Amino acid sequence: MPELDTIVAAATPSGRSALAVVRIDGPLVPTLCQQVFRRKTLLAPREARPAIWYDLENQPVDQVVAVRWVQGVSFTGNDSLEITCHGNPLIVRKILTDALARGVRLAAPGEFTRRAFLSGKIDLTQAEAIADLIHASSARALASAQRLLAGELGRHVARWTDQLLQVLAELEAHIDFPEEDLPPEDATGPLARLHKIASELSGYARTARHDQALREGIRLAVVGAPNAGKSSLLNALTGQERALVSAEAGTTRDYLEAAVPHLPFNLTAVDTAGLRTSSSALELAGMKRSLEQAQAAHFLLLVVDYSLAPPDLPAELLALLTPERTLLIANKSDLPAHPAQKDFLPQLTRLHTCLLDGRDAEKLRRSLGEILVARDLAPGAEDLVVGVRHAEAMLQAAKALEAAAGHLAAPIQTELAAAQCREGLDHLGEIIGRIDNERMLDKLFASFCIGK
Ligand SMILES: Nc1nc2c(ncn2[C@@H]2O[C@H](COP(=O)(O)OP(=O)(O)OP(=O)(O)O)[C@@H](O)[C@H]2O)c(=O)[nH]1
Ligand SMILES: [Mg+2]
Repeated sequence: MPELDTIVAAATPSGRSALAVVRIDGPLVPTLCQQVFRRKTLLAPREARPAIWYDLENQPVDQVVAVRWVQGVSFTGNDSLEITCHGNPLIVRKILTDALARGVRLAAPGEFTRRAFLSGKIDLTQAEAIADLIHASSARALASAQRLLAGELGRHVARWTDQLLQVLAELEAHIDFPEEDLPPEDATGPLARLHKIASELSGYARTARHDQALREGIRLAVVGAPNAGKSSLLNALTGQERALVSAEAGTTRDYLEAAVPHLPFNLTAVDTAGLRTSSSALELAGMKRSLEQAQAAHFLLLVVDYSLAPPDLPAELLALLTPERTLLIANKSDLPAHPAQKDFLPQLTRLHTCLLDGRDAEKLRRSLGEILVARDLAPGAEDLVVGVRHAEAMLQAAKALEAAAGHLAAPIQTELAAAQCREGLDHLGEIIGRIDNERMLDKLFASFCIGK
């Protein structure tokens, strides 16, 4: 392993702020502490110490608070130093420049986290979670990153690994001493245990379908006939007078998108032009866009004026209105419902609303949040969401274990089963980073920011 050098980076974004943080990590830290703070003794570890940073010309750069971390205890596992200085980019630059002049080099993106991983302080799922934690833009994305950072997935992997090692030990005992029978194949036998681990792995891998929803958010198209209250719905959902509302049919022409606040995940609602037969070229162009938006959305809100006879919707839209993907907003509940409405698209779940003012906004947002979780478009509060990389390794592991189980059914081929178990173990190792693949690590950490 090449000898570790010392790295430096600003850990806070460039710009003016009350304070900024600079991190230094590596073997030069103890010497550096003595030089820049002009001290004979080292700073006591893990204690915040006010100090003045002097540059190589002995000029004071800033009054800072320094915390020294020692090897083994620090985040990276190495000697490291955290400087909190005043948040002026000129000061940050001076500290960086002075550190460089003293033999320290600038850190690459994610290098601090990479060091923490390489020194075994965190596993790969936790390293990835740090990037997710910083980029999370909704409560649920944050909660999911926090659970991964706390090592929840790593603990599952450790448990699966232990269980699999035990199965492997039994298979190997049989290979070495073939006169000894394999354990009886009951619910606790190797075959049953392999199936159980494989099914748990596949179950957890499936949660990765929510990874994209947490990263990119969910897109909702508001569709329906003109004048049904689509723009009123967008305004109610967003809590703003975002879209023009008018008694004139055909008000909205261009589609209009806005973020829906107060939900645990990111949701964008798109208001669209009403769909009807029209001779106006402009309105027809608007309707074409409405259909495109409906196609591209994860979920549809079909707004219907419930006081009128059911609308005559174009077949292209009706084809998109599947029960899993659609909620029917039975609007204008302040007016008597038209009797024919109950037979209109009866397969769709209905939510009765009055969108004249903001009174149903809260109910609407809450129901929508629940429905999106129930329809499996967003993760629930209890769900651990694994990443796509984790899911791929889990599925490969599950496949190997199912293959191993296949070799334990007649004709029993214990060697082949053991080989598949070992392959399963390798895939489990990939999840937490027990791998020897520099290129993969380079790619992974390159997506981090500098200073992390
Ligand atoms: N009585 C009643 N009127 C409503 C309700 N919701 C909306 N409206 C009225 O219905 C009319 C049309 O509302 P919009 O929100 O502009 O309808 P839209 O579906 O966006 O219409 P287009 O953009 O023309 O397709 C307006 O006059 C609203 O005030 C409701 O719950 N009850
Ligand atoms: Mg409108």
